[in-house]
Amino acid sequence: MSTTQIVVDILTALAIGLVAWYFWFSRREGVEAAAANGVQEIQIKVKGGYDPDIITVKRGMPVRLLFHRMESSVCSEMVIFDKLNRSTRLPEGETVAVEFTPEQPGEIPFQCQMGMLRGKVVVR
Ligand SMILES: [Cu+2]
Repeated sequence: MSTTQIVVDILTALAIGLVAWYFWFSRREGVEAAAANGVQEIQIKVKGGYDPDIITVKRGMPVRLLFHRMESSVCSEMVIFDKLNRSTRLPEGETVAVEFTPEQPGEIPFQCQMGMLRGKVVVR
């Protein structure tokens, strides 16, 4: 094996590692809701799960989660926020806003009515 070949192999391994790290680890930290006009807003696609399923927000600023359900599966027709004591119907093809202002740092989980689909809002 030539030196060049070894260098190429190492670079290839590093590139694969970087891509794997990006998808498996960086995404687990969540997607930040973008703040505009005093509201932290993010679109969440509902189709076989929540995408993104981890949303990070800052405390003390209103949060608007825009759920867009793109399937007719009964499973995802409700989204439930136990900690907020709230459940919301998600009609297919519509965007439904869930709004609240987190005052404490921590996690606010949400799920479908059967608990199969799960996500959470991480408050910093
Ligand atoms: Cu379900």
